Amino acid sequence: MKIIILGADGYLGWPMSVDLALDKHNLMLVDNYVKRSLMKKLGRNPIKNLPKLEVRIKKLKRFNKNIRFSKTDCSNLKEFSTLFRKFKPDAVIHFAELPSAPFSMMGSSEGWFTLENNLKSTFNLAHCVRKYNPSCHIIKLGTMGEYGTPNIDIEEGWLKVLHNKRKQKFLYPRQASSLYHTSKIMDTDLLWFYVRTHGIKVTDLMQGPVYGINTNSITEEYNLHPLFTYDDIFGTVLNRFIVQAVAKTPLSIYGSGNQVRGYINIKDTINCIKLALKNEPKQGELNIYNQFTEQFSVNELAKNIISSLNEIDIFATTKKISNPRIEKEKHYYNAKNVNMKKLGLKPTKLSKKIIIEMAQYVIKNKKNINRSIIQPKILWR
Ligand code: USQ
Repeated sequence: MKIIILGADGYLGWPMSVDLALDKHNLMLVDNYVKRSLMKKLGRNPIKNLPKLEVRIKKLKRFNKNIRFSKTDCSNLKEFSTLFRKFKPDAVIHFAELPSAPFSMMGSSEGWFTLENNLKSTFNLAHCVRKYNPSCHIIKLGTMGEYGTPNIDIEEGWLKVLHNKRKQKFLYPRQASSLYHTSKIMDTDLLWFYVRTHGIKVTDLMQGPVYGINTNSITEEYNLHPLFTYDDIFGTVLNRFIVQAVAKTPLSIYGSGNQVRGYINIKDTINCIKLALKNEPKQGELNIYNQFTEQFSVNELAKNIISSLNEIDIFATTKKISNPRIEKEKHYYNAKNVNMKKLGLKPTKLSKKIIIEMAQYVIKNKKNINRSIIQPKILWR
């Protein structure tokens, strides 16, 4: 297939590109390096600095010659439509969004930048698909955080409502707890509008926090690791906890630590997207999947990491700190995740082996850990 990967430099975009390259697809990798430049500006270095895509692609070309890179800003309609019309993709995988809840809550300009960047890129994509090739399949990364933590079971995307004896299926109610997560709600609304009004076909993947490093057999061998962050702004909780354990800093539990989320291994993220590629919706349909494999509270995660790392003589501790975010700390959480399994996903469970492998990668790059960017500094209030 001819596939465009938007946001190919990111934590998920790069391993996705590697995997699809190995599957011999014809690929156009796109990024404008906005996340890199923000990280640099904010002094948040990843665990290992990675060369830019222009350089990394050279390694991939030994497996697949049909890979190109374009430094395009997807939030710029003119730039994006030129690329889209020229490449004529069968599918576009859309990771090109600012992914950080804390960044979006830093101040008004960061909040607006997140909303503007994310909505414009989604709008430009939907607009180009409608105008130039309605049969192109959009695969969009959404987030479980769109649903928030409601006091009822979380369905996969839709809720059937019976009201005054009449029935209708609606998008499941959404109530996010950051401007970043709110931008994803708006994305879903935009895409749903384009699907029902213009008949395009979209898959929206509601993903939980991702963890992990290796996605396939060549990641390690050819040094093709993703951009791994552990800082207070761009790092996600499980990856952060592994780095904190290796750095001998207590694991930073926000508030009571009873917040539950649905987590997913990066390997499964890639597999889910490949399943979505193979199982495209019909024209005029929006498929929504809840993309996580296991639910844990922050406390459970910390406990699991501590006991697993004891095996390699890392003796981590925890520290409960006043929650920098405004989020429910004690809540009901029961989210469904059956649809990906129906397509054939075999979930990777968080195991001792995986936690130790992650720690070993972090240990190799231990000299790069900057302890001053670990503690949260951005407050929601
Ligand atoms: N948390 C801690 N300690 C930390 C960091 C986080 O206790 O050091 C807690 C948070 O308070 C929260 C939970 O862990 O309750 C998850 O936080 P996170 O930073 O791992 O995840 P979040 O900010 O929600 O966002 C991340 C990604 C985002 C993705 C989302 C999926 O950055 O791009 O959309 O995970 S979800 O959380 O399901 O919305």
